[in-house]
Amino acid sequence: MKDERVGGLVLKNYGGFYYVQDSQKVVYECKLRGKVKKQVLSGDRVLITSLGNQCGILESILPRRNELVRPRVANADLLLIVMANDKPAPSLVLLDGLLVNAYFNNLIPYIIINKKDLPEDSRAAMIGQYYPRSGFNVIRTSVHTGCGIDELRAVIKERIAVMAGPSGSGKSSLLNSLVAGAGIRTQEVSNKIGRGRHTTRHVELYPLGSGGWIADTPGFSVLNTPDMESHRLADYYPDFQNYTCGCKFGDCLHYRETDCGVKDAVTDGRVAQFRYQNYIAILEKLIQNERCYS
Ligand SMILES: Nc1nc2c(ncn2[C@@H]2O[C@H](COP(=O)(O)OP(=O)(O)O)[C@@H](O)[C@H]2O)c(=O)[nH]1
Ligand SMILES: [Mg+2]
Ligand SMILES: [Zn+2]
Repeated sequence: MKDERVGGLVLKNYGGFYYVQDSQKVVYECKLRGKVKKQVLSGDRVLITSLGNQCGILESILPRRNELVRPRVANADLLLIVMANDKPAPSLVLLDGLLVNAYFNNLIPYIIINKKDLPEDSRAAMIGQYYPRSGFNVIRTSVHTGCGIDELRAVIKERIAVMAGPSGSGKSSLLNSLVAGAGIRTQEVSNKIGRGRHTTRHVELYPLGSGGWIADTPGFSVLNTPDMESHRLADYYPDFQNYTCGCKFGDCLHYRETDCGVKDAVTDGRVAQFRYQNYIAILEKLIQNERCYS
């Protein structure tokens, strides 16, 4: 039989094999060619040699567009930031931190407000009021009623999505409703079984029937500020960028400066007060770190 080169996407690494899906959605069980020294990640685009029978050899990794640490995934396109209408109430600090993380890692963020079937907490209302009109993507979903799930499917189409957000907001439930047969444990179930099992499992990308992939392991649920210079932080606030033309200083931090277009926008409500406060909290942390290490 003649060998055949195939391009594909790594879905998971399990038991010494890499599972690689080609463009026809055929999944090959692959061994790694010895000369590949780099660690292969879920999400890697690779070339394999097909040996027939859906077996292959993983020959090489194509260049990555990005590489996340949590979850350990390559080439992610979307960060789905899952907050609940209530139970638990959304954290605006976490939301804004995750948005910074998304832009920093070259991911397109989508704010998912799940549990639409529940009455909304005041913070969920604040999210609904500010972010959609400020140019952010917001989708409201309910796993219980199925509302918004098709819209979310359409967004993921042909792209790799990872999820983040507080525990209990419904990440596992959303994954189960997007991927037929995924069977991810939700909180209700896992509380009975107990915590701590499967914690060292590799990240698996689940293909959606409608196209695209979603990672089964959530990313950061607590905040870690990306390592960046303080004057870069505002670059990751697209809503601030509309107003920086009103800043007197080209290198304005929108902090203690006078004549700041961003602060003016906060004063008259074009930028939400809470969002600016969250920005300042991250900025001060970055400035403090620069003082410690300079
Ligand atoms: N009312 C309501 N409950 C939901 C919804 N989605 C998930 N839940 C419940 O919220 C709890 C936590 O969900 P889970 O998916 O484990 O959250 P995770 O920690 O983010 O993975 C479970 O009891 C789910 O049944 C929803 O849309 N509406
Ligand atoms: Mg979960
Ligand atoms: Zn400014």
